[in-house]
Amino acid sequence: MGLAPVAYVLWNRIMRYSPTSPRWPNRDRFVLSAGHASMLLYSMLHLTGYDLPLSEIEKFRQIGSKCPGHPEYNITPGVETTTGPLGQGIANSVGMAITERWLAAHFNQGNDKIVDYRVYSICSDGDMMEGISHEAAALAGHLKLSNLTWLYDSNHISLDGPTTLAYSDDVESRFKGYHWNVLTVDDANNLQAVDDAIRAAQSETERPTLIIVHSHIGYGSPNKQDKSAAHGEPLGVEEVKLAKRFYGWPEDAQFLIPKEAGDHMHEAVARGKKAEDEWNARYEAWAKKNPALAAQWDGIMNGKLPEGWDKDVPTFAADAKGIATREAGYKVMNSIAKNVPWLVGGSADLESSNKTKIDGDSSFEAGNYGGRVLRFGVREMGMGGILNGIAASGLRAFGGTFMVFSDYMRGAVRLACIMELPVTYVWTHDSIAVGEDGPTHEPVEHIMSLRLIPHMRVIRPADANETAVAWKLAMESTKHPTALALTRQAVPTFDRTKYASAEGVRKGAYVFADEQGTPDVILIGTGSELQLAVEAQEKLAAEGIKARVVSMPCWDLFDGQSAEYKESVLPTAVRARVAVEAGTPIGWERYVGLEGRVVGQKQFGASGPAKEVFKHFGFTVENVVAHAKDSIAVVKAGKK
Ligand SMILES: Cc1ncc(C[n+]2csc(CCOP(=O)(O)OP(=O)(O)O)c2C)c(N)n1
Repeated sequence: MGLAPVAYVLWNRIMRYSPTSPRWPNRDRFVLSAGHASMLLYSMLHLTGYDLPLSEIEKFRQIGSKCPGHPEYNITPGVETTTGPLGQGIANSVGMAITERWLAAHFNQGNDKIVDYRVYSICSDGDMMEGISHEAAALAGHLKLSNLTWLYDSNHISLDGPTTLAYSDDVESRFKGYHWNVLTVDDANNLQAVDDAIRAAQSETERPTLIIVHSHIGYGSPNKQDKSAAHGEPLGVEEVKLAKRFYGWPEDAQFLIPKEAGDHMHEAVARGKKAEDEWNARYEAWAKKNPALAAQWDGIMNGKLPEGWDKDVPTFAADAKGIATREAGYKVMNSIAKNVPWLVGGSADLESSNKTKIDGDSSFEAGNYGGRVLRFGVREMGMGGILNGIAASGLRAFGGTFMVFSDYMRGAVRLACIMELPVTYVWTHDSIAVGEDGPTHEPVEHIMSLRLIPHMRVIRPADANETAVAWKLAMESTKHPTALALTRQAVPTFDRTKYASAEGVRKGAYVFADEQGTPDVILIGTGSELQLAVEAQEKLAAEGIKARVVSMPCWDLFDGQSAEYKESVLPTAVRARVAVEAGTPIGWERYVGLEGRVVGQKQFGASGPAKEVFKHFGFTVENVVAHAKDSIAVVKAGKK
């Protein structure tokens, strides 16, 4: 209620969008970062003629409604991103603004411009309090994203009461410190003042703009206005009547849209069609002149990869010393980036560690918005939210940091999964083999906990060739975020004439090395620990014990295989099993069963040379062999 006038101005006077063509590429983007105010957005979408009938609004927050409690990407036409976890939406908006700048730099040719949209977000006190807003805003200011405008609903109320309970930031100074253009509207109901401020933001060419809008939560509700009660609970039947009386509205009418109001708002359809038609004509002329660019544009907008995108992906020769999978990842990523001009990405200040540099390309920065190397600074949370905004805008995006700091990104990662965005996370230093940096930098529970998130595809390749397939899968994905768990340390590049093809990664798990006949035990390895399983197999063979080695880089993919395939890899009859992974053992029972054993990492790691740390915690061939024998004995004895 408090922000309705701001929404009115934005949707009627400012934004370019086409309700009958919600995905028109050059539309302005709107992000309701304060997702709990979803009805504000649904109302606008309905009134302006999106395919969101009143019947959906009447089913607000009910299963199957296109109007869920918080706006959800892919469910409601016109919703650009899923919001609700405060702060995430505004971080997404920075990613959208980055994308617009990149697309403009890449596709606009002199005066032939096909990209010139703007990004608007409504955010709230809660958004401002969240740490991610600091990271995202600082980067937006640094990058001089003048195509970005945030309208900050400063109503001094949050859920628990007045914001003075815990919040006294001088927001104006804060944003000026980030090099933003900061404007103030004293009264949200002053349409002209709102209009003027947004137009001032549009003419700003150097800085993003924050418009601080002073408003009253529950405006018009005589007993709840300016109270947190207006935030956290429905007004109630009587108070709704009183509010309607305040607005001069029929008190008993429900879902009433007076004809003149409906008609007025519906003008957005014709306005949008006109804008879209004009753009289409511009696009056609541009595409004729620039066919190669037009093909790229088509790929981006339709989520397709260019012909031959993977033709330069290397095959790595067998090498006992091998290379770290982060290093292999760097080579593979670059071989793909060469052929996919819209693959963009970078790291949160760990480029040399994560090996995320796109060679021969420049940094995306003010004055060089065509660069593909994204520099997030030490801002993992912000990076997560920004990557979602980029992916939702069509570019293929990746971001890197140490695996242990995936925790910092997790809120955004979860949203990427809910939105089914094909973001790629390059999380290196994926185990206690980080070594000297010690337990603060050594992931233990991370890989397993990431596997828990629905839609997340965690791939932990064992060598350079598995890494190549993992990157290909990440690129081929249209619906899953992909987490690449990569090693800091070198791992052998296996001889694929002796062992199975790395293409097995596509199935999530595959028989890597086998013995004749039914195996006595199955050794399952992931990532850097596969080599322990391989060596253990040799030792066991010398003692007459037949072990099968299974490489299992991706649980999610394996779970999606047919029952026959799964049985062919992990035959039910073979109950003696050992899983080896330098991460928490919790969860591996799923594949090894109660008679199986896990060589895992139950506790935090330690600071020391990587090899010593590994040995110290039992990641040795001898220990794998001992666990294999134990499991065989347990199965034989019929006890668990
Ligand atoms: C990350 C996160 N933490 C907590 C919440 C729960 N929550 C929803 S709204 C809200 C209060 C927000 O107040 P404000 O942003 O000022 O919104 P307003 O009261 O103006 O609607 C909270 C804590 C949330 N949605 N996201």
